[in-house]
Formats: sequence, C-alpha cells, structure tokens
Amino acid sequence: DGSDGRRPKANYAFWGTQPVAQFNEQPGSTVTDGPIDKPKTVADVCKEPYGLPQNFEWVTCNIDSDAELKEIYELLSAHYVEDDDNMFRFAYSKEFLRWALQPPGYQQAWHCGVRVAASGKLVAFISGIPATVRVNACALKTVEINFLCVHKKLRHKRLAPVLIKEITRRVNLHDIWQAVYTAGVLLPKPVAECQYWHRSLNPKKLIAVGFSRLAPRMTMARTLKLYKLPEAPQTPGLRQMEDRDVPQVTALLASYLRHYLIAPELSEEEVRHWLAFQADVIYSYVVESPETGRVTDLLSFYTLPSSVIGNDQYDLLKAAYMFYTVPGATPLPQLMNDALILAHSTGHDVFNALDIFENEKILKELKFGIGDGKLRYYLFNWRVARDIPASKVGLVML
Ligand code: NHW
Repeated sequence: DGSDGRRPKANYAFWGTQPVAQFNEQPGSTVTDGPIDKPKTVADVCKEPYGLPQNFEWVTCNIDSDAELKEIYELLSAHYVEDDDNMFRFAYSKEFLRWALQPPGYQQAWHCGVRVAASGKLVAFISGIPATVRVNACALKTVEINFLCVHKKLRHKRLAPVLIKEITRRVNLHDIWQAVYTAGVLLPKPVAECQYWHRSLNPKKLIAVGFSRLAPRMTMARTLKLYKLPEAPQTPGLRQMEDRDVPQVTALLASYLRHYLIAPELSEEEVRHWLAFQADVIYSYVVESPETGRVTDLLSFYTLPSSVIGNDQYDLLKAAYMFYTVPGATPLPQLMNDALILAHSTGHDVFNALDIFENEKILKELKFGIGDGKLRYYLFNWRVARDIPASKVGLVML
C-alpha cells in the first residue's frame, strides 16, 4: 500500500480522518495526555449501522455457537495475518478464539462480521473486548480491537475502514471512547514500537519449514545441542496455576504492572479468565514458596500456531508466546528459562517474546534471536505527551 513499513506513507486517506495521533504533528506541541475528539455522549452516536456495499450485510457473531465460531475460525485460518514472505499464517484455534473473545463483560455486538447476503458466507470480521488500560497516569475504559480480517478476494476495496467505523459506533453506544490495538503495519501513529524475538525449541523443524536457517559453520548436531533444554522446570515450588491462586496472582500482577506506562488493570475475575490454565491455549504457572506457601512468581505463555504455507513435510508450526510473567522471588532469566522448558515439553516448536517488560535485558542470554517483525501499539482517541519505550510497555495483546 505504498508503505515500506518503516517510514510513514505520504497520505492516509482513512486514518487522516480519525481521532488518532498524526505523523505530521509538531513534536513538543502535545503538552498533556488526553482525548483527541471533542467530548460526545451516547445520544450523539448514530443508531443505524454503517452502509455496506450492495450484496453484503452485517452479522453479530455468536461465539457460543460452534457453527458460528467455526466460520470465524475458517475465515481467519485462510485470510488472517501472514509474515512478509507469505510462508506462515496465524492459525488461532477455536478454543483460543473463545478465550480471546469472551472475557468478563464481553459484548456480543462487538463480535462483528460481514456476510455475503446471497450465500451467507462470512467474508470479514472485527472484534472488540472491554479492558481497563492505564496509560501513564490515566486509567482508561477501553476496548481492545483485534482480529480485523477481510477475505483475500475483497482486499483494497476500502472495506476495512467501514469495519473500523462500525465497531467504533457499536463501542461508542456503550459510552466507551478509547481503544487500544496492535499491528505489524505502520499507521498513524504508534504510542510504542516493539520488536519480536524468537527462541528455537525444535530447531530441526524450524529449519525444515524455513522459519530459521542453520547458522554459518554450524552443523545440525551442534544446533540441536545449543538449543537443548532440560526435561523439567528448575525452580523449586513451580506448579500449574490453580483457581485458588487467583487473589494472590491478581495482587502480584497489579504491583508489578505499576512499573509500566501502559498496562492493563485486571480484576480478580479477569485474572481468573486470562490466566486459567487451558492446554493448547494458555499455560500458566506460579512459584509457591516451599517455606511460606505464598505465591511469589507468575509465568505464562499462550499457544498460537501458524499454518506453514506450501511445505509438504509440515503444515503447522506450534508457537508459544510470552504472556504475563512476574519475577518476585525468582530472577527473571530463571523464570523465563522455565517458560522455555515448559513450552518445549508441551510440544511448542518456538517461543516468541517482545522486547517489552524487562525482556530486552535477558533475551540474548536465553538464546533468543531477533525477529524481522515489529509490533506497534496504538491508541484510538487518546493522545500521549511522549512515546512510550518498549521497556515501559506492560500490556500483552493476543
Ligand atoms: S492487526 C491485524 C490486521 N489483520 C490482518 O493483517 C489480516 C490480513 N489482512 C487483512 O485482512 C490486529 C486486510 O489487509 C485488512 C485491511 C483488513 C487488514 N489496522 O479495506 P482496505 C488487529 O486486528 C488501513 C488498521 O482497502 P484491506 C487490529 C490502511 O492503512 N488499519 O484494505 C485492528 C488503509 O487506510 P489509509 C489498517 O487490505 C485495528 C485502509 O486500512 C490495517 O482490504 C483496527 C485500507 O482499507 C490494520 N491492521 O483491509 C483499528 N491494515 O488511511 C481499530 C490496513 O492508509 C481502531 N489498514 O488509507 C479502534 C476502533 C474502536 C474505537 C472505539 C472507541
């Protein structure tokens, strides 16, 4: 679309009209954090859905219905995010989508699809979930927008702006005026820019599918040895998180996330939802002190496989992504090493992490290699006085 992904495009026909920070804003002209639009009320919000091109219609998807969940799953499996070389495509599982789309307080109206009227085929989707996100000193009632997807045959027809405006309308009807989202692409204007890092767990498969290459002067045998991990975690007292841990984990997370400039504020109910162990979706562990019985640390990662496009040996790459991890009594490198061990022993091929939290300092020693993908964080209708460095980002989006 004219953007090399590193430099802004000359013109953003849609984003130039939206209440988001623009690239051409004078540096230093922004004094304080605050909304971009003039204040509005629910009464100001249009009660009718946006117009769609002929032959298309809006649908509110019911995630509880296996059939409707399957339609979203199939749309995303075939048409969602691919890497720059089109070798891999995110393959969120149905169980994962249910977890991601139904946190406490979720609104069905924010699971928004577009169908072809005649056939009923689902051809586009966008979602929002409620979240309280603190940005600097302000706790914002927001939605997190995710899973924006348009069928490949309907690309570049300006359908995405219609989806974005419609979800905005549906969210505004609930008196919510701010949103948070992440994307690999460069849009006006990131609040933070983060870097992906990857740690090989199953180097042989990663090389076979073209995810990584044998390093110069390295044999396969030496590579396997380099990345080899113990069978079991090393931290005494580390175990799967259980429901009874929720109050302590909520407090532990809250006190940790205070150190970051953008971070969620999570209720006990939300912690219960986001961190309940669910194999192949979300893996969560705590360290329980053998002396006091108190929970001192948290470690978690989620499973997001990618389809391997056009490889006849493998069709799925199983990736683990770092979620919320809190070093309390255990040093972060040790906790993260246990995360690698657990991700490996649960069948993941690679462990991905961003340079957010304190990760930057420890990724190299844990044998992560820098990726070629960036992830940008964006705020809708909220201006910040200063960009946030990756090391001050404390929010993970799925
Ligand atoms: S990022 C993943 C987005 N999805 C994918 O990459 C899947 C594969 N690609 C597609 O399906 C996580 C299409 O290419 C999409 C664009 C649908 C991406 N975010 O319809 P047109 C999220 O889900 C702009 C925002 O012709 P298309 C976060 C683009 O710059 N905008 O393009 C989602 C251009 O605008 P411009 C994006 O290729 C956050 C316009 O779309 C974008 O057929 C959404 C072109 O539209 C992206 N990832 O469809 C915002 N990619 O100004 C939420 C492209 O440059 C905002 N564009 O002319 C908050 C709303 C709630 C507020 C509540 C208060």
